[in-house]
Amino acid sequence: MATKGIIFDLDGVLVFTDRYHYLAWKEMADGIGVYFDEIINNRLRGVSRMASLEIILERYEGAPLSDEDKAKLAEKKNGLYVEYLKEMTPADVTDEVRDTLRELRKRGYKLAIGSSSKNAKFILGRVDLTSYFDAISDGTNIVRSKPDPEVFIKASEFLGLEPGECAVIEDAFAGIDAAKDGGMTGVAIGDAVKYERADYRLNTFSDLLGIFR
Ligand code: B16
Ligand code: MG
Repeated sequence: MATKGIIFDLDGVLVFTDRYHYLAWKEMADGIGVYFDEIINNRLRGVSRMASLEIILERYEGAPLSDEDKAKLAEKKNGLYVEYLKEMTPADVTDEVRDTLRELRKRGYKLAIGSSSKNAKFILGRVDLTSYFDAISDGTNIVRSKPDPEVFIKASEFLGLEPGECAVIEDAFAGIDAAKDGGMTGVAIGDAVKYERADYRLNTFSDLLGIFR
């Protein structure tokens, strides 16, 4: 089936908020005395907020935590994270990304966001990318996070396309799994290029123009 829509993951593909996630989780983890480092942080890529917290708590040895305690910890992390996000500006998106998105639109492709983040719309606004997309599917309209295909299936629906007519651009293994299990083309960038399930691999973002002509 010919590709008519392209769905972009946000963190790790269009913007790089890894460092902010790390700093916010680190402060939360320090607060409850649980060990946390950059290697554990890498496991949180593409994973929802609550699932990320569970990964961090694998090392937790303190008093048992109720669901309410966990919700508070996740809320604390998000508050810190959002403060960092406020530092983002349009300069956090490269010209290469903007030019490529513009050219893909010109070629007639429908573009969407497919992000696990509940902060996706806020980030897009901060970096002035909202107007490049026909649809946004994010952590606010799903119940199951990647590797479940839900976020991308919703994005294809928002675009009015069949999953098979869509390609997904992802930096996380879980995101490539979500794309493939949803019946879409999986295009890897960054970390995910090491993953054998990807259909295409990008060295740099503008390589998309050689794939989607
Ligand atoms: P939030 P993506 C994901 O975004 C991040 O990669 C992941 O690290 C984060 O935990 C998740 O969003 C949820 O984010 O706490 O802002 O709702 O890569 O799917 O764009
Ligand atoms: Mg990502």
